[in-house]
Order: sequence, then structure tokens, then C-alpha cells
Amino acid sequence: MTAQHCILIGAPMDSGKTRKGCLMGPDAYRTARLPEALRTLGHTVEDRGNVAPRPFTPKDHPKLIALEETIAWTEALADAAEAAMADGTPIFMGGDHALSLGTVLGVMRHAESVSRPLFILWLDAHTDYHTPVTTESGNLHGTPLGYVTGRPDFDGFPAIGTPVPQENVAIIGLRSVDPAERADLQETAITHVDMREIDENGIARPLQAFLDRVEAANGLLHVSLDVDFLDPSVAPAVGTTVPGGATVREGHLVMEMLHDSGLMTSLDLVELNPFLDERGRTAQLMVDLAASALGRRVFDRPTRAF
Ligand code: NNH
Ligand code: MN
Ligand code: MN
Ligand code: MN
Repeated sequence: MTAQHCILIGAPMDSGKTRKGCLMGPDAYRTARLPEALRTLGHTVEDRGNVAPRPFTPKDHPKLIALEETIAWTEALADAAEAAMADGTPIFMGGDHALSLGTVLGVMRHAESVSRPLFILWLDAHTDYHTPVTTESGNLHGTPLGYVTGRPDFDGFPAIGTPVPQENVAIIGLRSVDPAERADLQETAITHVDMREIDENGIARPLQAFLDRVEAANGLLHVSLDVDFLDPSVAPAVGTTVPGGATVREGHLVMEMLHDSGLMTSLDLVELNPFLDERGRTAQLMVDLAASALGRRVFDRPTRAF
């Protein structure tokens, strides 16, 4: 296994929805010993501390929640992400999923500067493909994939430059999609794998197909892991629980395959709300999943003998 330089970046962002608590996430990951878990695997680990939003002035908006604050975080996180990409493998400790507006933007800028295509793997119960106009809830954590793929109406947000092509995005774990998102997404080339497909075919097949495309294109791969990708029975610490999610083993298998592929170049850990956790079990599971993505395994795998 090749040792990596893991750069931990805390993003205690809580403005992407109304229910509070994700701001406690970075401390929970440190308490659950994420840095030590990565060091044990032979990586070097640098904790850059927590990012803060740029200064902002909140305004009232008829629908959107905390728009100005979310823009201020997006600007700050994009800079932190772009800088970290030049130095190692950033792991963003959220924070709610609106943080990916910024982290992916920063990663996009880096990808452009090294002239490599960017791919995104979104592990989530939800598609997060809204725009500020299509969202019904006004929660901007439901919009990052819309933003980075170049959908309109992100007024006030940083310009994204060249959008991430739809063909380069895969969402896996789906089971809660708003009608507007469903209609819009089905018109796109975004790969969308729902839980039924996982039940019928397993999670490995669609993931491997996507990874093969990343490899063939010599792409960078940003992975965004939403706690609600997992079933709430094993990961209760999230505001938007949806029954019927990925099992512990499905989660680990995804992470182990990511490690074996050698393709993952940045990782978001999002939506952990430690205020809703049970004795830290969700934080611990997220740390264990991150460790699997960085090489933890039960045994080395012999070359396929069957
Ligand atoms: N689609 C819903 C909305 O936009 C839910 C989004 N919630 C999430 N996304 N937790 O991952 O409000
Ligand atoms: Mn999400
Ligand atoms: Mn979600
Ligand atoms: Mn389709």
C-alpha cells in the first residue's frame, strides 16, 4: 500500500439546513481518533484545524435558509480544498453536506490546474441535485451536485468555471428523491443507483463500473460520504434518516474497493450530527469507513482463486 499524506480539514458548517448539530462533527471525528486510525495504516496525517466562513451579512430570504452564510463557507472551503489538493489527500470532516459546495469547487480548480478530469462519487440517500430555485425545503445541503454540474440560479455563489460533466458523476444509495430532482436527474447522464438496484445486483458491480471509467480517463476522484447513505439502525446520528440504507458491510465494501482502486484523491465526511448519536457509534463507524478507504483490511486478499 502506498503511504499518503492525509490532510484533515474541519468544516463545522451547519447552515445547509435548519436542524443544528453538524458543527460538532469535526470534534467528534477527532474524539473517535480519526488521525490515529490513519497513522496506524502508515500514512502521515496533518490536521489543519477548522475552517471558518468568510465574513458575511445575513439577510432574510423568503425560501432559502442561511444563503449568505453558506456562500461565505463555500468561498472559504474552496480555498482550503484547492490548497490541500496540492499537498496531499484532503479529508473534510463535516459539517453538513452544503460543505461540498466549497470542497468540490476547490477540487475542481485543482483538477483544472493539473489538466485532469474530475469524477465524483456521491454516497447518499438523496440526490442533492436541487438548485436554489427548485428546492422545496430551502435547505442548501440539497444542492451541491446541482452547483458543481453547472445548473443555473446559484446567484451570489462563486462562478464554477468548467462544470463537472454529468458523465463523471455517480450517486449510489438512493432512496429519497424529490419529484423535481427525479424529473431533472433522469434527463441527465448522471449515474444514479438506488437501493433496489443494490438489493438486486449488489453494490460492487455498479461501483466497479464507475471506477473503471475513472481509471480509463486518468481522473481525479472526489468521494462524498453522507451519513444517511447508511441505514439509520447502524448510523443514527443524522438529521435526515431514511430507512432501507446501506449495511455496515456494504459501506466497508465500497471503501475497500476505493482503496484497492487507488483512485480516491479527496473525501468528504458529511452530515454527522453528534447531538443525535448513541454513545459515539455513528462517529466511530464513519472513522472506520474512512480507515477502510485508506487501506484498513482484515486480511490481504489473495489474487482471485475462484
Ligand atoms: N431533497 C431534500 C431537500 O432538498 C433532502 C436533502 N437532504 C439531505 N441530503 N440530507 O443528503 O431538502
Ligand atoms: Mn447529502
Ligand atoms: Mn442525504
Ligand atoms: Mn436515468
